[in-house]
Amino acid sequence: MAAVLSPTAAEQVTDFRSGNEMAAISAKHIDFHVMGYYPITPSTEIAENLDAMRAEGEHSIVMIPADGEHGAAGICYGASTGGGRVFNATSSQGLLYSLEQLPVQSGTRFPMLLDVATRAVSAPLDIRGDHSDIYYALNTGWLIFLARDPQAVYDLNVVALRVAERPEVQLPAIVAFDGFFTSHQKRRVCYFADPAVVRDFLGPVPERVTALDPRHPVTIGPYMNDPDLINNKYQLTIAMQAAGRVIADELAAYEALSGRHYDVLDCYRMEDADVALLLLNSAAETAKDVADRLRDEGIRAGVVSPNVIRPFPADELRAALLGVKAVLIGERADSYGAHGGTLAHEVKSALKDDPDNRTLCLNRIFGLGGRDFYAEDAEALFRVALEAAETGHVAVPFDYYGVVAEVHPPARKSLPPIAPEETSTGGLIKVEQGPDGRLQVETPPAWRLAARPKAVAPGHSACPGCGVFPALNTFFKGLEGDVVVLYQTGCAMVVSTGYPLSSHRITYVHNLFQNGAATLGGLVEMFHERIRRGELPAGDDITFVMVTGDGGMDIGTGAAIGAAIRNHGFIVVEYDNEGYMNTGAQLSYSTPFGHMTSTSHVGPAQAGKSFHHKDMPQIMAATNIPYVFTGVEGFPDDLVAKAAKAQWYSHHEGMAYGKVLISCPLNWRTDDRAGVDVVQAAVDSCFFPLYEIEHGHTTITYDPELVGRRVPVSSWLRLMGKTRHLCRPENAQLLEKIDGEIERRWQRLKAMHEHPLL
Ligand SMILES: Cc1ncc(C[n+]2csc(CCOP(=O)(O)OP(=O)(O)O)c2C)c(N)n1
Ligand code: SF4
Ligand SMILES: [Mg+2]
Repeated sequence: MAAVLSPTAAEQVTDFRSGNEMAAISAKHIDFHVMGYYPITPSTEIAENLDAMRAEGEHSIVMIPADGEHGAAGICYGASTGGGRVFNATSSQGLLYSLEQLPVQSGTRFPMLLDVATRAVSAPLDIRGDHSDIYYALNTGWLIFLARDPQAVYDLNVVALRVAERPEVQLPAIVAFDGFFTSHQKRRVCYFADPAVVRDFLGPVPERVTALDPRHPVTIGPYMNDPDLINNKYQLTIAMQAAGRVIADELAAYEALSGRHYDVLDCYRMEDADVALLLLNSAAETAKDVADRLRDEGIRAGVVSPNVIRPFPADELRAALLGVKAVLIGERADSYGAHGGTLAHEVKSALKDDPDNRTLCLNRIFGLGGRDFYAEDAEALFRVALEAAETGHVAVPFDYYGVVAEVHPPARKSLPPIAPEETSTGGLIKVEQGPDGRLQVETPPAWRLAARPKAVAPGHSACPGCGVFPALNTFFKGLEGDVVVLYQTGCAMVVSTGYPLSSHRITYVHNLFQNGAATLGGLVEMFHERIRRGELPAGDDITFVMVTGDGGMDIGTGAAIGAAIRNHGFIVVEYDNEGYMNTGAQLSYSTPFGHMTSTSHVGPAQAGKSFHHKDMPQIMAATNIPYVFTGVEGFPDDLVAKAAKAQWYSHHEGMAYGKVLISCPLNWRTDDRAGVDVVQAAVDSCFFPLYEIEHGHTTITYDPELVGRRVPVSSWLRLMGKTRHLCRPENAQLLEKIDGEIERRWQRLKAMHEHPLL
């Protein structure tokens, strides 16, 4: 890192950083009051980086890990009504999950900043970058800036906030940059050596309506019917127009400070261009090199790329394209059935307003799902535009580029589906209802169940030592007959399916982890209704199982509780690895107090997660479903018996829910072979008691105190890299706090075990 002084600008540091890093650095420099966030690739690193900086004491932004993006948007909205500066970052499904809140923010005119590292929208699930997410935000009343590289992420974050806070604008702003291409690739960048430069540029937060001034009460968001609502929206449109007038000035003011020039519309060699490509963000940079090459051949090629799309730079586009014979608008998102992408329609409509414009417009959808866009691709698109320019005719106005209509994946060797005779073992496990309504289960010796096939075939890509499939396969040994599974998004899903392959030998459905329980509820009810109508054989029975991570029971709590209250007949198995592991080990609400994750760092100013873990079994028990249990792989007889009970209840009475603690050597920072011992210590320290709740009766199924195996909490915590700091003398108070909470929950459980009414 070298400090440099640009001739025009404040002192800056030259560095080598990614877009996500620059987003975090700009947020630190802006010194937001509050950040509400929820992790989603590829934007997650922004919160992670900020949390790491916070742990080092580099800033004091209040960082609130939400229960989902909808919650994050709510946190941001609430915080912004309090008068301070607010920040959020998201991508893809996260943006869509918060979409409903975006017009609330803009409709009440509270500025804030949202960084979007763009990513394809599911389904199918794809974590790489296209623009299908950001297109959904076009009609929400937010300003939308586009940052083509990491430098622009830093710069436009500052400019966007300044525009957003202008008194005549007062709108929230998005800065969108390409997922992975910009969010993760490092580039040479500059930022101000002294963050005060950014703060001075922004100035104090402008005075506006606040919910935190009781002497001046205000009503924020009153009910409003016609004739007023249309006026509210008209004012929003006027604010957008005002933004359109001031953005260029703000960019110029920022140039005076930073020495970096941005136009509303980035035009490259457009002065005399005959043909042009119009592209958003990083693809435009690739096309610029190709324009240079084509010019060497005598083809007058140029590239146009907006730095702002809300407000849409219609005037600037008309000016830029006036003399252009043909422009090809390339888009990383389609507007299905609209005969063209949204951008193409907006460009055409802008040109239509100019009677002198004769530019031919072509539209190609490319790069969906993050498909790379190489120089050859840019050249191919230029050639399409060139043909139109030369012939004066557009042969195919709208098409996809780089696709095939039908895909035939090569046949591969794979394990056959599980045959009925392999799982119907004729009552190996005996389940009977006792006189008190509770179930009695007789399990055979483990070796007899070993013959049952694994529902998840080997060959998946879980990390070495991962506890998820050993635990799930043990659980599935307790189920007789046909099983259909629904996996919510998480490690188990990610590592066991990857088109065109699947490790599942039984029918598998995926839905995103905020809504799996509702989805499976729908499937279960369809099953019963089709049997009732005689469309499926009457004797058929299927056990339905939803597999979810602990994170899925954060964002998906609402759906799970809804399904539980409706009491659909299926089993929920939550494998708890104490964090959002497939996305890089962020904290979940099940992460225990003090544990280190990528959003609860340990440093001089922070000691891991700051609140206690959620007690999901007790939450589910409060819905009064017939059966709740906890289990671990290390107690296979116990887990198999609980699986058999869960199956019986799901067939006869309704929902069963179980939480299974599994080891995650990668993110717990343990040896690959240590999993069973670490989980055993979690059980023996009473952090993770083994018990069940049947019709409201709690039974502890393994009491370490009774068998003389109870160990102190520190014996468990010292086994993991993520918790070793808690065993240091200077953290004795934290350890005491953890100990106290575990003991309180354990004593409560024992009281429930002993008293039938608790
Ligand atoms: C609406 C939405 N928000 C965020 C994500 C990103 N995401 C996918 S899985 C996941 C974490 C899952 O955690 P958990 O359920 O505990 O499963 P694990 O990865 O630990 O196995 C996150 C944050 C997403 N796909 N969709
Ligand atoms: S990150 Fe953890 S839970 Fe996920 S596959 Fe690896 S070890 Fe298993
Ligand atoms: Mg998890």
